[in-house]
Amino acid sequence: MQNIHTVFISDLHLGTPDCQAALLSDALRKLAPKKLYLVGDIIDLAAMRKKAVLPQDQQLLIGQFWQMAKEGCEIIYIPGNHDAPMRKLRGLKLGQLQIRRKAIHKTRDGRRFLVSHGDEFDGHVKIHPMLLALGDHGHQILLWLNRRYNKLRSWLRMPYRSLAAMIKQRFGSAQRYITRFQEAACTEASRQSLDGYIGGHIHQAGFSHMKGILYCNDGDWVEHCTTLVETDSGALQLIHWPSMEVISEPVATAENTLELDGKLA
Ligand SMILES: [Mn+2]
Repeated sequence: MQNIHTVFISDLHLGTPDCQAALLSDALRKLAPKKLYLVGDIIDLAAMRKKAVLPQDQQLLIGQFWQMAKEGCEIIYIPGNHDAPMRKLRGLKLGQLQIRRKAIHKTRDGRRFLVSHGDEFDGHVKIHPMLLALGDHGHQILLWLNRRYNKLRSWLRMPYRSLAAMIKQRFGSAQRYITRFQEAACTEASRQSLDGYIGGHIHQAGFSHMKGILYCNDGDWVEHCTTLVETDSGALQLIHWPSMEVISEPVATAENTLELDGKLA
């Protein structure tokens, strides 16, 4: 692995049983970045209002962040919608840690990226991000739910209705949802005359080009366990940590360049 300068992670959801803290600890130890962006939904304060857990691997991860900061790693924390109350602390600096609402990141090769969590684009999209996170094995659960749902319907003398199909129909719009999110993010980066956008929120890591703007999503640490990294030469890569699969940033071509209106160029 090349030397890593910057690491971008988001959607950790600390404080819930879903956070894959042990895997992330391993990633941060091995990547050893000089700069770390925490791109929102780091602590799930929203979920913690109902039920809060902080298992040992999550406690160790929080300790690791402090240790990294103490050893000179610059940490920029940009709260998301699940840790929105932390936004009130924007401007706060504690040693190497600072809390920001958003940031402009300059890569080692001189490109400038808008960094934000991404929930500010919710008005442009309509599907709930958690639907995207359900994934393949959600199917079995869906079928189980479908059985219960229809048992209730028949008891109420209502006709059979496939809950699974209803939800899958919404999954069909998943790609449209991602595209609309990308459009909104790239439009904002373009408006600010930047080279690209870096965010999280939709639990879907990926790169794309849109009208000369590079869109990067660092994914999540709830089930996908992906991180966006910048190497010492300024190149951006996505790493899927469980498989160590690395995707390099794409070069803009006619095939991969989406127009801002959502059509392929
Ligand atoms: Mn979010």
